[in-house]
Amino acid sequence: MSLMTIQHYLTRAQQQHAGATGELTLILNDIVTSCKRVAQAVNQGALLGTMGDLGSQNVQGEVQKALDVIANTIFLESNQASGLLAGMASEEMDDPYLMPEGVHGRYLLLFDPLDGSSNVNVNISVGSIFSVLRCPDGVVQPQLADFLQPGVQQVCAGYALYGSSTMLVITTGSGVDGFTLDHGTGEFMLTHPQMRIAEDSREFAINMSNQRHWPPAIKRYVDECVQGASGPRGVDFNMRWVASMVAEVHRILLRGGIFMYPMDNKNAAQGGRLRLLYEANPMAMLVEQAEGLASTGRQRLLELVPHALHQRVSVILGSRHEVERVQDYFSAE
Ligand code: AFP
Repeated sequence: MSLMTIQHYLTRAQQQHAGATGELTLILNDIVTSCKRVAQAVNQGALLGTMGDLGSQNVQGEVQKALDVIANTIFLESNQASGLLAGMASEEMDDPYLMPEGVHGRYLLLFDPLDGSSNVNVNISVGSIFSVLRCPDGVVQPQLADFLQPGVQQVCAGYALYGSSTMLVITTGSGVDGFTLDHGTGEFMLTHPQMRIAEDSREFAINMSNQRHWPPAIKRYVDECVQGASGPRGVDFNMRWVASMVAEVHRILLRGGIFMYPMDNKNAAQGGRLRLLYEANPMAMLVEQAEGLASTGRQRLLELVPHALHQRVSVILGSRHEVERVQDYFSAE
């Protein structure tokens, strides 16, 4: 089976964009390197003695795992190499990271270096999520406001999934393509070209322990799924909850489904659970590029104008017809 390497894929993608300078290709190659290095750290597991908590908290007020900080450092180090970034922002850092003196790139990189890290101690899949924005024209030293762009402004989005195999899934606006890491050669190989989300699904993903906190629309949708064939949907549904968004989105890209983390009575003070700029927006770009939908329940996620770097948001994404149904239930509230 002759497969294309991600380097070959990125070069061909660049050739198909008239006027492309090759800068984004170099940036993406550094992101690929970051994910390979994080994969190595994660796959070593307990052998590295990095399974524990650091005792510190990140800006989210969440306990940091040693691997959270290791993954963040890897992303910072590996993504300076191209000299083509103007700045970076991470779930693990309070403020944006500005590039060393003299480095004046045209792009901004935002990332969650290790999403699902509460799973890492129990060997459940975790991932890295990344989003690339253009630095506003004429801005040399980007300020916080320069990162606060709606998701429709993303030029690239993707994730690495450190699971039974290590995969990288990416979009630059022309569909979604998936790559599997060949540990023998160290190359990501194109194994899942042009991934598509099925319009319909019989599988939903939500943390059921929050049921008493949900808005009525979510309660109605999940209740109808749980009623199964004898209920209004007329068919049985399956449920999954990995507590690792990357794993959930990957499953939905491969076999359809709907993922819901709504703003509810428990997380309303924070505006939701998941972060907009480096979790929801990159996943929303991937889902829409794979012909799914990504919504807050009341509006298209990618059109939200951010007001804060670590802003949280309600997330409903996946199979088109299921997300549309949830949106209809929110409209009927
Ligand atoms: P962690 O990175 O703190 O493990 O959070 C993972 C996550 O942001 C997302 O990947 C999951 O879908 C969601 O949180 C799980 O949240 P619950 O732990 O409340 O189910």
